[in-house]
Amino acid sequence: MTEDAKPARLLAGELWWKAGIVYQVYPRSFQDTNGDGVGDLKGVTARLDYLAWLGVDAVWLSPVCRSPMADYGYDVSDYCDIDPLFGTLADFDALVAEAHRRRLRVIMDFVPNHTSQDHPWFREARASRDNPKRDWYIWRDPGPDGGPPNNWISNFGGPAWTLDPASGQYYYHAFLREQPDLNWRNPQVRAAMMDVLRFWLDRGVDGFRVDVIWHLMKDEGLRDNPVNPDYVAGEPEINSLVQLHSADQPEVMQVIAEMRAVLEEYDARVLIGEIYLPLERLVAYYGVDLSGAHLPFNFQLIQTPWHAPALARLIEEYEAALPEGGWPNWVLGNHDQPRIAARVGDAQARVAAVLLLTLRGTPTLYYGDEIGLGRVPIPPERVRDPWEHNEPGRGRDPERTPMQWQPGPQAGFSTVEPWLPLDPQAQTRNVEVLRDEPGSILTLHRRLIALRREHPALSVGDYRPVSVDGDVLVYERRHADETIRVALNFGHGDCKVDADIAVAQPEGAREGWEVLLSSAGGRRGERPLGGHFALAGDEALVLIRRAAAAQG
Ligand code: TEU
Ligand code: CA
Repeated sequence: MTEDAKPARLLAGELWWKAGIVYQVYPRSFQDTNGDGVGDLKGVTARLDYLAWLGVDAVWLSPVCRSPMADYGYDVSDYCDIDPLFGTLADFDALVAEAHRRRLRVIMDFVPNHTSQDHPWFREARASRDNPKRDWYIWRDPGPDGGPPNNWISNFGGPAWTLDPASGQYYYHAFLREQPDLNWRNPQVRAAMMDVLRFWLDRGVDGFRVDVIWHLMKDEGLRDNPVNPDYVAGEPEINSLVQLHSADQPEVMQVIAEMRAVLEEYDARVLIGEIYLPLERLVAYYGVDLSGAHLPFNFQLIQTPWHAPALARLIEEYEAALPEGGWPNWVLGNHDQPRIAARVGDAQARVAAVLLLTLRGTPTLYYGDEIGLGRVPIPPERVRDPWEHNEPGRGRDPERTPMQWQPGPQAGFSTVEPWLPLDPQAQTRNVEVLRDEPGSILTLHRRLIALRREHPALSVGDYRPVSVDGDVLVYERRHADETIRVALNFGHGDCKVDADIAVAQPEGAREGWEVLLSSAGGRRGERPLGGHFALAGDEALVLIRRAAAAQG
């Protein structure tokens, strides 16, 4: 199919992030081009043809700015430069140009809640109590007992305050001590960060995924967080307190609206917010009159038990909670979460792909999920994620391993041992092998993406629940005169779906459903008519309503 024939072009303009599919690249793990075992920007550029072939619309790059890499780029020491490990600003410009040539958008990761402790701002702030940059961060005198100023806990475990012996004050860090939180109540911080956004917008980026956007504002009085009565030992330590005062403060909406206003100075850019909050709080991040994030990331699929009734309820609640005009979105995985195949198994990972790519709302696809990467074993001596050192078992390395491109040394990712190990099955689980297998999970993803492009009902159509029967979920997507139904079997056993799946039709009519896609492959073109409809275990079907064909 030529570029021009792609129907998604009809939905261009500011709708690109609604009709489109976002693909997350973790640049350290996509493609290494200089033989240091770490992926780089030239590597992403070299693989853009793959992304175009796959059919996605935008690529979101996890952080590539200058960083000492205490948290692998989520600790920025220069917001306006590329880390040498990844390349140069010129490499970045080339990536954007090459992406745009292929009609792929580029979304940057923006990490505004905290900087690296090596950022010049923090170095200045730390220099003395009366340094002009002191107030750019959150400093407090010790509590009455000489300990931290309040009881807040780091998201990676341990206290969220670190004493600076030179000045005798503590600074706050929601994550590592190497990641001091900025003080977003300071107007200079805000202005400096808005300029960072403009710096990248001027270079042509199409939007931002804003890291921990719900954390930016903290309670002005820094009051203690209440103890969480539901805390179960073994959960991450951060869950032992309710994050009542350390995040999700009403003042954050004003900050987000400011960011959004900067994006509005440009054409058709997207603001995505990373937000781990319950649904009713999440939707507040669309902002008053949709002045907030275009897409507050919806991680609910990751957090919901993998059964039809629970998922049906979730979709319904999410659809109901959306503000008028708010555009939905769905995420199945990212660099912080166990991979979907690790969580639900290889068979259900295929059903998950159908779900993600047929729900109403922008899907974000995590690199490697399209080749079915699961939990890659990380031997103790190869652990990289600092969280694993703080709280063993919490580490995120298993979902950050290199992309697997072809059989042979390092699966085509690098010429040397990669920074994290490859999946033991890399010789067979790779793009080159799977792209030619009609039944592969990669082929399934590509077909689903193509279907979503071809059928506006799937990309921008309405959503209507149809039925939940045992572990089978059926819903409908509709746009103009196009109606598509999706039936997903979250169970492992064969089953029959009620005739509800067939259209109620007058005697003799030729109307019915046609199978567009089965996650198991093979059933395309089948036309179940009335009666019961068979669905194999772990199978999902996409069906389209066909009007009566001409008699004859
Ligand atoms: O993650 C924020 C965040 O809250 C996660 O660490 C979350 O606590 C965890 O995955 C459990 O769900 C963002 C980035 O995505 C992550 O990689 C960074 O480490 C973190 O912020 C700090 O910047
Ligand atoms: Ca490299």
